[in-house]
Amino acid sequence: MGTDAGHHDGSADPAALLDLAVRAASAAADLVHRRRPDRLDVGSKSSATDLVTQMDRAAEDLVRRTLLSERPDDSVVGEEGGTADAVGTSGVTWWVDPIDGTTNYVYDHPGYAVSVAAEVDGRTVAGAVADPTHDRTYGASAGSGAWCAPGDGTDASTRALLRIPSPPPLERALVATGFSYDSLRRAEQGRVVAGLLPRVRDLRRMGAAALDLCSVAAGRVDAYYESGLQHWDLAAGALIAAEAGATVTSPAGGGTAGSVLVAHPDLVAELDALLTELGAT
Ligand code: LIP
Repeated sequence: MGTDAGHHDGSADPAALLDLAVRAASAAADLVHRRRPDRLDVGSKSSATDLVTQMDRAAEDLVRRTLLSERPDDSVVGEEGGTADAVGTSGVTWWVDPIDGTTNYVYDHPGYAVSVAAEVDGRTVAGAVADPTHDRTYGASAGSGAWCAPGDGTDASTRALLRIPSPPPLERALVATGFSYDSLRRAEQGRVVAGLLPRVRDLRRMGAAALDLCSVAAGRVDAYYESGLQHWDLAAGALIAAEAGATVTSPAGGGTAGSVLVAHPDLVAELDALLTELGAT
């Protein structure tokens, strides 16, 4: 299916892209969860705590093959891709985090996901997050809502629509966050958390941005904020949260790349002001 360079593939229908994202994400989630090897080859990347395993690479290869077998003219950007990233001509770019929450995966701790998002003209139009340890899949396409389904999410009849609930007052909000792999950034983030903890109900640090975002969408936390993330961490989960009715912005009002603040529209400004007061960037 060829297109002229820079012209968009007419088949970039968000519903079709979502269907493909769900199949790719759930196949990779099944691989890493059910075929977890007895021995993981664990390496590190940006710091000694930024881990990567052979299963991250295997999962990304599977997602890449699944996507490009059906849409060979698309671009694919993956966390582990490096030079393998495919540069396409269709105008559709896929953003892939093959295991979001790799530290949890290495420790066999529940809370890791495969995140696959499709972007057209810089706008995420479809996204899927497969959560194998909880045996559920989240999905959304732009303008058509967000859902959560048991298992691999391929049976549309099992997809439950997600709408975030009305929020509690900030002092009774359950807030998720996460931390950098850089120790100096972690020290700063720890100072913000120390100021935030007495001002809200409680905090949750689940270790996977994609699942934090889906937790907002599903009403399992009232808000989520973090900085220093990559686009592949955020793309699918941010669409799912937005389609569930959350406001998706950046802390401190900035448009800082990789920084995110997600909450109900009636809670986000107050939390943003508190994070700004505490020095979050
Ligand atoms: C993780 C993020 C998480 C963050 C972790 C890590 P990874 O991504 O999803 O929100 O707090 O430090 O960056 O590295 O597991 O793909």
